[in-house]
Amino acid sequence: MKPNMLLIGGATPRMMERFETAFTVHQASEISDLTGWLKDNGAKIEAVATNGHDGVKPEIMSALSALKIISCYGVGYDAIDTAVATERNIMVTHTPGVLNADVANLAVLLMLASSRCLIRDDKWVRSGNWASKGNAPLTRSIENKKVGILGLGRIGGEIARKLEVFNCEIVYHTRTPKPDVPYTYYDDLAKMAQDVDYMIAITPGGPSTNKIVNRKVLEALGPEGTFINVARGSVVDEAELVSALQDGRLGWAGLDVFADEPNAPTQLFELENVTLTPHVASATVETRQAMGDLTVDNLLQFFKDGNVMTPVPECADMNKT
Ligand code: NAP
Ligand code: 8YV
Repeated sequence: MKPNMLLIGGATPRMMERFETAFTVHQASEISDLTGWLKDNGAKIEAVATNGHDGVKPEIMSALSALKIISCYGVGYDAIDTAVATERNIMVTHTPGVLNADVANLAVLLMLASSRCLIRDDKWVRSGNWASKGNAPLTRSIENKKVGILGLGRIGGEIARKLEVFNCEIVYHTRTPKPDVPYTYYDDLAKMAQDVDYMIAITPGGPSTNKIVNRKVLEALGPEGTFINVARGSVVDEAELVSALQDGRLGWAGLDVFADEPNAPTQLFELENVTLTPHVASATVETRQAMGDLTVDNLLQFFKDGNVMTPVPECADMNKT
């Protein structure tokens, strides 16, 4: 008998094919009355596959009394309550590492798109402004600029390395200084924001980073500063971000993530100093395939011998061998 798995959110055809070799798969998106279904069937579900956005809502988690493992298709797992999971001896896995390059690439892309006014200049050509008004106004270079990275982990480190070819000076803020990096550490985020031209957020979400980029930090970055967010929408005070961009207290922003996805604040749609992407930093065919493979591999391995490849840090000591 195959174990029963609940799939929350989407999966690629390749993931589905592999899931179905090992599990009886129940797709939450195809169940019309999920609450009722969980009452009747929750106790037979042993595995959940989900993603960083949907996570596992508390009411779903509590209905799954036989749950053994949650496999997250994404590195960020702030939408999964790991305190409850570890308390119940439920393994939680995620997909670190395999998405570093593409997420870092999107951060650099947003930085370049903001500094070179990519969207404005694309419109300049399409609208006929080039012919009617002449050359587009000058933009700004990222060469030799000072860049502050908020969160110098796997992805933050990759962003720093990629920015070296642009001769950027890299500084960073984390809770603990990193001993092996050649970049200047700031223990005060607002101080770092004051000193840099660009600030890139790439921390986890969750309570410890909630609105860590507040009004004080945004104003320290200032009218000549650019804020790039590829972390989580919760990391910035979004209302303050919108108002600082509207009245020029902050110069520019490049945003991949938002507090209430898939909704972004509509006030941003009118602003020329903002570049927006719909949470796509890891969304290339190649990276999503690697993330999907790891998501499935963790589940298959767990049901084979109780071990997983990439547990979240809170579950690191839960492997059987
Ligand atoms: P990681 O290796 O765990 O790095 C996280 C970094 O953030 C560490 O340097 C950590 O240093 C720092 N940090 C954690 N809490 C902090 C706090 N309260 N204040 C300041 N710094 C803090 O994680 P990763 O693999 O690089 O991924 C980072 C995050 O990127 C994910 O959790 C996810 O939210 C986001 N992400 C977004 C996308 C996207 O599609 N936009 C894709 C992938 C990942 P300390 O522990 O020393 O503070
Ligand atoms: C995914 C992400 O888009 O890995 C993460 O933390 O934010 C993205 O790679 C997200 O997990 C939804 O699948």
